[in-house]
Amino acid sequence: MVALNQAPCALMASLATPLLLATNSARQSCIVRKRRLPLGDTASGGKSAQFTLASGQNVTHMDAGAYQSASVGDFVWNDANRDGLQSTGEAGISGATATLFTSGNVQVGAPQTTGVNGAYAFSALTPGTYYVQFTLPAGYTLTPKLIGTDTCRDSDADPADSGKTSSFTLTAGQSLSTVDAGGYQGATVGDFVGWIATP
Ligand SMILES: [Ca+2]
Ligand SMILES: [Ca+2]
Repeated sequence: MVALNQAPCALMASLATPLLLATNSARQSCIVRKRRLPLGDTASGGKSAQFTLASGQNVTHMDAGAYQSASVGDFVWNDANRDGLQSTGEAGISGATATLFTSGNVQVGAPQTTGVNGAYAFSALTPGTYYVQFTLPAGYTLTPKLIGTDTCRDSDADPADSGKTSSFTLTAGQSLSTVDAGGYQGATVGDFVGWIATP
């Protein structure tokens, strides 16, 4: 608790009760000692630290800052014709994983596993710089990255860098939906070679 002075009342200020401060201040009279208070804490649900309000005190510095979160996602698909682009009729890959990292290589949340539609998404992100690492199910190989100029259709996963994308920066409120990974299944070629001659 942070005591401003010998006060007649104490209250917990929160984002939900801004009018409570004004009400208590208006109906009391006393001295004011200026002091900066610790403000809202996201870990405590937006509540400030508890403080004591003196009679007549007018507190005008109880502020709350906020930012819009960001999101990233899109598609892991079967690049059946191996052209590195999302072509008509190419379906999603289920069972692929997308893992989000900060630019400092710190994993963010749990990996996302794609369903039959191949979609994945990370939401409620703090604006900043990230990259995604894709892992395809057994039997799939990553298709070449960054083919052409259409970021909605190309693959961003680098086959030469363990399926990682390049870093990208998410701004407040941004929803980035062009971070994709294409994969294809290798064909099997082979047959019986050799025989045993019988006399
Ligand atoms: Ca394709
Ligand atoms: Ca893309």
